[in-house]
Amino acid sequence: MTRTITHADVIVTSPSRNFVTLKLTTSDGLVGWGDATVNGRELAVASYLRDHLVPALVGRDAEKIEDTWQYFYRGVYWRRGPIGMAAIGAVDMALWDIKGKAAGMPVYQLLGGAVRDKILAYTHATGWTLPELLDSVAVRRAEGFRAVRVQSGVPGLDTVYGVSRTPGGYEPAGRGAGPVEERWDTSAYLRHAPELLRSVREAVGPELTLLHDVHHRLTPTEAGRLGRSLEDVDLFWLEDVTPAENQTLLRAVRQHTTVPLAIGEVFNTIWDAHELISERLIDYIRMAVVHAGGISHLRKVLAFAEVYQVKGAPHGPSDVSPINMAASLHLGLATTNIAIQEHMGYDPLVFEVFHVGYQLADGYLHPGEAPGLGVDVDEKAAAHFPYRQAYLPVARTLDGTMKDW
Ligand code: CS2
Ligand code: MG
Repeated sequence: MTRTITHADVIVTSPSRNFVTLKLTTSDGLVGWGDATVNGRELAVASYLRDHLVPALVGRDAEKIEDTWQYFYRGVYWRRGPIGMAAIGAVDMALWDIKGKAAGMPVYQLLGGAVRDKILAYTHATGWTLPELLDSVAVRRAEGFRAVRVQSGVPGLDTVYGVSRTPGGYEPAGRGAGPVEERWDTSAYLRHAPELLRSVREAVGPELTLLHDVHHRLTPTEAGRLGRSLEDVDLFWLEDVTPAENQTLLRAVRQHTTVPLAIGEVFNTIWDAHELISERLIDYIRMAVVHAGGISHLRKVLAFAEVYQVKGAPHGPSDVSPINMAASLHLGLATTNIAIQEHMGYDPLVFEVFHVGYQLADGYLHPGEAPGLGVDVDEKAAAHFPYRQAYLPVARTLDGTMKDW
């Protein structure tokens, strides 16, 4: 019997923030879910799916995951890019979900089975000042987390990436008609960050795993200097030190520091990272399942990285949906060179729409044993939260020049 795709529906919902979801239904009544969310550009992916992929999906053989991936990647001519790859990523996730449900197995079993019992998670701590940041770290530790990303305010700046001015989690996307403008001062950051991170390490002791995200703000020279000044802090990694479109620039950073480097949350194919990996200019590759064209492509990126002892550490912010998180956990459980999974967490409203089977306990994640990806979407609940316009901020330096956010 051929299992064909009979319906492909795109759902845009906003339970506290926007998510784009693809629903595929097969001729024998199976349903597969995929995440297609690109923060701040949600409707572009929704249109790419609805207007361009859905017409070609209906009637296709639902069993042919790899062929469908190749069909949409090679068949588009204008290939790569975040919007197209997220759309392919959603199709790919939904087809793996269907294959798992048809087999009665969780997707990690189809990927070769578990190579570990559970996946180490890291979460975020945020504080405008050192005492606030340490309080936030203490809360995260009390929740069971063993690895925490620490971000703090910078004296002289009113807004800083990763830092919340209100209690609770940090959410960069602002709802409204246009992006918020933030100010950035690299000198102020470089004066403050080393001392701040050293103080955190002294306060928390040697065992807690600490990470820090620079969010694409530095030149290679500045990044080398920062890395060198942080070597005694024992960071698990320093993330996104440069914008990294120019992969070869990371060579300069490597010449100056042995601090572990992580990069890649905005990459979408192996072609964004092949030199970084094959020259071992990074230690961790951060692509998310959705933005890297799905499980099928990220699996290949990770296999390539394994050859060079580069590890995977998938992006897991609040702006990719729980469907992506589940896919990431299935891949993570079955892939030897996955080191850690980001788990920023979600607003409780998100779980009114997305019912998840994955578990977080004692600082570790597990995808669960339900067939497929193990996430269900409540379409009625989703309809209660219509799309709302939202943007990520933009950044300018103190003289008003546009800067990478
Ligand atoms: C961040 C993200 O999780 C991270 O490491 O860099 O929060 C990033 O800012 C957002 O995903 C942007 O949409
Ligand atoms: Mg990041």
